[in-house]
Amino acid sequence: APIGVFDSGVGGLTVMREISRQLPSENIIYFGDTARVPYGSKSQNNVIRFSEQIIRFLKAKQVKAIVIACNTASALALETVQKEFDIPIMGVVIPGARAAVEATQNRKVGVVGTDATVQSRMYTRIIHEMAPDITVLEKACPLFVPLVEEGFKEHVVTEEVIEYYLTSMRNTEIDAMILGCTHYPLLRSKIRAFMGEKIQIVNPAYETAMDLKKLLKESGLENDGTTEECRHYEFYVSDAAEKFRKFANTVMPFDVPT
Ligand code: DGN
Repeated sequence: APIGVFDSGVGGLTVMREISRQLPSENIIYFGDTARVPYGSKSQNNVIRFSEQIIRFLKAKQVKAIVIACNTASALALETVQKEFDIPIMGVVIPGARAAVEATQNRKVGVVGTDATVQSRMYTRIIHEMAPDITVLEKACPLFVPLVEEGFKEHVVTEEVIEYYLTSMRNTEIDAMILGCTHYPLLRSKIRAFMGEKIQIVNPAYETAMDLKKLLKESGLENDGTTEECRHYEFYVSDAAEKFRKFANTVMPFDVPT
């Protein structure tokens, strides 16, 4: 059976890319809620409702486990949907938080994400459950998402926005920084250039794929390639399939069909 991965739109492809790298035998069904993106400015009730609908859709496709690739939905909806559905569901916040806890020497961690993610303070909560002594600085960077989606990754405007958002964080003692939004890993080299070499940048997508691998192994759900076909990927979106396909082909290392 396939793994279900969903996101508010295209951003979750950075998570799917990581899963396809680390679990090359698995089949994946991806759902991008392009009709209702962004989740980052929506209320918690709506993010929960959207997540429930997508999980029902993925369950109807017989997935064996679900990854919420969206940081906003992971922060706002994971706990609720885990109680509601009888299928393993994981998000990106806990794996990302754990990696930062392991990375920081100074015990000071920065988190960047959407407005909703930052307002939820979920990263801070999870980090404090693991290590109460760590100071967490969270900063919303809402303009990063449209900049990435409009193809401004290499544009000087993006450098100015990075400077605008991250100057206050650069002037602190943080030595680990979580890219707490699906799009931000696509700005990684620019963020790295601005923040300097001494900061460890945590991409929750990478940690999430590792956790998923562990989860599948422990529950005996992994695809060993003997009974099922491998690397079969399906993509579903709620709107603008052509725009999705174009963007997807700039992110994924293989051709994305519509
Ligand atoms: N996928 C969202 C996230 O990771 O928070 C970003 C896009 C959005 O809905 N704003």
